[in-house]
Amino acid sequence: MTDVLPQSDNATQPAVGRISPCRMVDLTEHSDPRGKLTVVEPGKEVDFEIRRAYYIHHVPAGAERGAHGHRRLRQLIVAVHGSFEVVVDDGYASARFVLDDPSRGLYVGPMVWRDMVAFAPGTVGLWLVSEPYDESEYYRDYDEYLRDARAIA
Ligand code: T46
Repeated sequence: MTDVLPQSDNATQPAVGRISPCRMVDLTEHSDPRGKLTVVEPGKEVDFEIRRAYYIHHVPAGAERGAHGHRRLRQLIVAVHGSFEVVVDDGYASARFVLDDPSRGLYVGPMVWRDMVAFAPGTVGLWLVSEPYDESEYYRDYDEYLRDARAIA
């Protein structure tokens, strides 16, 4: 098991993700009397081309998702509504990020193991990712992930 670093916030973001550290990203928000509009644009809020989007919703109470890593994929995760937590692990340390603000996203790069937990009822999570869906690009076995992650760091 890896060392667990404190929960992240704006002031102290632990550098988990040895190739490309995980971090919270402030998104561009346009607010006026009609409400708020939040933008994610490649080259601005994210440094990768967005090739796919998916969202997770109707998560049953207590359900957890994730338990995998990606070899190449980069992603930005946004709690569009509600909240959940993302636990990231690079084979040496882990950190827990609370996503509860649609104007901020969590960037997660390649070779990071992640778990999504503590979904509040009614939560909708949005994933903007750099690659088409390819199951062979996933790590689903933690020991295999750990072996490879530690070989490159
Ligand atoms: C991630 C978390 C949050 C597709 O056919 N196309 C897709 O683009 C995706 C993402 C999934 N699927 C299929 C594959 C499975 O039959 O949808 C089913 C559920 O996917 P999965 O078991 O991968 O679900 P999670 O929650 O483990 O992971 C997914 C994403 O795969 C992953 O990248 O970050 O959601």
